[in-house]
Amino acid sequence: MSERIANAELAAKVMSADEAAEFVNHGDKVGMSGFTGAGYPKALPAAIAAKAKTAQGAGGEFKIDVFTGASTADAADGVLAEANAIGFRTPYNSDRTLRGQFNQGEAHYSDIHLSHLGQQVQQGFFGTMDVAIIECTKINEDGSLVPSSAVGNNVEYADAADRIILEVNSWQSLNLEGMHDIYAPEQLWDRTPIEINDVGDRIGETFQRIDLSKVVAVVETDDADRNTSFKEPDDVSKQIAANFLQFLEDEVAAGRLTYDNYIMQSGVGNVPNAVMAGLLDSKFENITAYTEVIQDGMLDLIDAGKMTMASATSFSLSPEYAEKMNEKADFYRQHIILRPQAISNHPEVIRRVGLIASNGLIEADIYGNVNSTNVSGTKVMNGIGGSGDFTRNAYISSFVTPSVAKDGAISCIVPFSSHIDHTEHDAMVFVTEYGYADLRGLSPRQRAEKMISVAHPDYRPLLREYVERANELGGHTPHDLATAFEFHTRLAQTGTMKK
Ligand code: 0RQ
Repeated sequence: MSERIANAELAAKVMSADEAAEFVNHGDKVGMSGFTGAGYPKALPAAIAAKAKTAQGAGGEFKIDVFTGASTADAADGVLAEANAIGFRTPYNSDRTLRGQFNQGEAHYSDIHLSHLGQQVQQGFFGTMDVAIIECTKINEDGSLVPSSAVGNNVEYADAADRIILEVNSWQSLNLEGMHDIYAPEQLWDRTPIEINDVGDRIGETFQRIDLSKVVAVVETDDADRNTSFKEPDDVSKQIAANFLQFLEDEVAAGRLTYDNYIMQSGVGNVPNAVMAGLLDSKFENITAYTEVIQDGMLDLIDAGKMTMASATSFSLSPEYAEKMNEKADFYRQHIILRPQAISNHPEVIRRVGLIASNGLIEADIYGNVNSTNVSGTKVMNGIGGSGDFTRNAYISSFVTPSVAKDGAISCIVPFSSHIDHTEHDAMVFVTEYGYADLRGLSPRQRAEKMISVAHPDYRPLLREYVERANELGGHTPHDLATAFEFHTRLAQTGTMKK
């Protein structure tokens, strides 16, 4: 028996990915591990895609419904989308082919808060879950699993599914054992409080228990996670990061934050990494994170002794940092806890710990309504991810964004958001390369002034023109409904929001 598969019953179920794919049928609802390019199954998706192509080639149909933690990778969403094998997908996707299929109406996508999905699956909102395909680092002697680089919805999927297929990935460091905190809230309606009072509290087990009788196949893999590298932050990202850090400094000056109680939640990308680079040289100490993904910048902060604890559900690391994690997992597990996404993103805990949320956006309007998901109100980008879980429940919610997109043809601050994920009631602070707009305590008319002050100078006159027109019409939240989407209609007609 291999070191990685220590349970005899499950060791007897080792087979090839192609053989395991025989347990996945057309029309199945398949819950997969995987979150932001980490911990997704590496072998089964390609085998299922091959099966789909064979079936479709013979004139048959083959599509499955795919449920994950969040985005996966070419080897998972990518191969399945390429084979036209996904009928329905939730909750977050960054694969371009699949995104195209959603926007063409060729595949269905349901954009659900990351903390909600597990419970919704368990409660049967989607019908019966047929198969769970879960990557793990190791199978223990008693059949329990040492999770890999993402926990996601693995507990709920394994619990809800009729059949379980395990992928044991020997690329994942055995030293990840001990980093996880697997805890499942009681089922409705017998819930009790989730006893996480501090970011570093552990309330569960370091392994995932599963019903061994449901396991139909075990597949061995040895493949790296997706691990996309971040670009070097450009000048705009660095300026946004500097403005965000200024906002933190101003919070300290105002007595609403101290240098040793900054609890961060951070979306992924260049701006958040630039913020973390800035924090390395800042006065902030004992930083903690209650967030959903561990990024390169957090490992730097941990290495420097600036960050003491980070709670998340997965890694989203560059190849070099993933290598570092694999080498030093025994050190990092003293500073990192990976939890199910229902817990890493749980509103109750987020509200209790009092974190400062910081996420990206597609556009925001002059009153502070945020579109995180649909370009020009219609074409989905990735999905809401955890931004709703955190924005609604944060101590302070913030959004970081360049003032313009597509070389200035698009203003990220518009008169009226063409789709709204986060309302003016939840979004508090907006940071661009031109400064930050603190909307707390302001009326809609006051907010508009602040938002225009951080818009790109090219768009400020157009936004002012709109506000004046709207104000003349009156109202508490003034709008000229006939022209509220003129930025978007002009973009569609002329290729730019500029006049
Ligand atoms: O397009 O990819 O073609 O270059 O959107 O934009 O500026 O690189 O910023 O990577 O942070 O993404 C909202 C998509 C921003 C992301 C979004 C185009 C732009 C570019 C990316 P290209 P940037 P980011 C925790 C929180 C929702 C989930 C979330 C996101 C591409 O932050 O998915 O917050 N958020 N999760 O050109 C047209 C606009 C645009 C636009 C930007 N107004 N119109 N295109 N773009 N603004 C993390 C997780 O949940 C995992």
